[in-house]
Amino acid sequence: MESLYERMKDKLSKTTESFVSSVNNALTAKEYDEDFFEELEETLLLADFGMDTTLEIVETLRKNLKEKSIKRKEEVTTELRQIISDMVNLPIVPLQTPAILLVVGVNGVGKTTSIAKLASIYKNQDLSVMVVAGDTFRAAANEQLDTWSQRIGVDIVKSAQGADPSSVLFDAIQAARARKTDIVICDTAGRLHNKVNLMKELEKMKRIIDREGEGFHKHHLLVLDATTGQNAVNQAKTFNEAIDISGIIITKMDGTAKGGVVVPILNELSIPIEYIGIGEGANDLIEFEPSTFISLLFG
Ligand SMILES: Nc1nc2c(ncn2[C@@H]2O[C@H](COP(=O)(O)OP(=O)(O)OP(=O)(O)O)[C@@H](O)[C@H]2O)c(=O)[nH]1
Ligand SMILES: [Mg+2]
Repeated sequence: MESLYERMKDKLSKTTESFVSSVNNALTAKEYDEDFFEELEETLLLADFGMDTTLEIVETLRKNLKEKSIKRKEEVTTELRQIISDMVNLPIVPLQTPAILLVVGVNGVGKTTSIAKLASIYKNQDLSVMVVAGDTFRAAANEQLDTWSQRIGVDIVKSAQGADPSSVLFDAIQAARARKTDIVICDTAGRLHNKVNLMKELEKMKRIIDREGEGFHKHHLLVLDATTGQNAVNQAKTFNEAIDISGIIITKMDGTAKGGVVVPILNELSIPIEYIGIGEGANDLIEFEPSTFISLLFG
């Protein structure tokens, strides 16, 4: 069977191949002068590192090359690799049970699909899982989660469309306590009548978990779509202000060249990326490993 590394290499190839070749191009400069730094800056921007993170990388590299009198390509590459590596190297705290995961994100990013994938991962670890249909806004949302829960074989708590998601969540927490469920994963709406409403609703759901979820480890997972590039960074900032995000899932890393966006997300938010989505199937969610990502970027 294909190793996990090979699978990642294959799925992330659009991101990594363009990065590897363009960074290599920049690094084959005759001299590491202003022209080189300019080309590197362009390369990093094109790789979706974002303006702030790009400038930070270029400035740090400029300083390090000068201080250490570095002139050889191999050494410059090592420095660059180390700077980016330091940015993405956030430790992940292992999940302890029982836990409640509140999964949030704007519409269409892949929340419901990621919940199904997470449920499948935990079920395979012999943990009992309950999914909660907390997206009561969209008519088909219940059904979508229901179909997944049957396919994977996990519990579901749901309610009628238009119901208060916080009351569904309340019921789910009581049920999880009674059934001694290990992991409760709550879906949420990605769109309400407007953004302020959505944030208010998520804040309310967080309060219910804080109030009713005594004894449960509490996590707020944000789902971001890699294909949206810098928008994902902005979404992360907005959601983090509202409900204190503890971990991030980046979806749709397959088939996009914008996977470099994980670097500004980690660097500018300091929130760990726990998983990445690499397809639409139940097995297409894998743990994000900073060191593997760096190896793929630098070939
Ligand atoms: N290629 C690919 N597609 C994905 C991935 N994750 C989710 N999708 C697809 O993205 C689409 C939206 O996924 P959903 O899980 O319904 O997204 P959502 O955030 O729950 O959307 P709303 O409930 O409308 O807010 C679906 O077609 C998924 O199959 C991924 O990692 N890779
Ligand atoms: Mg959904």
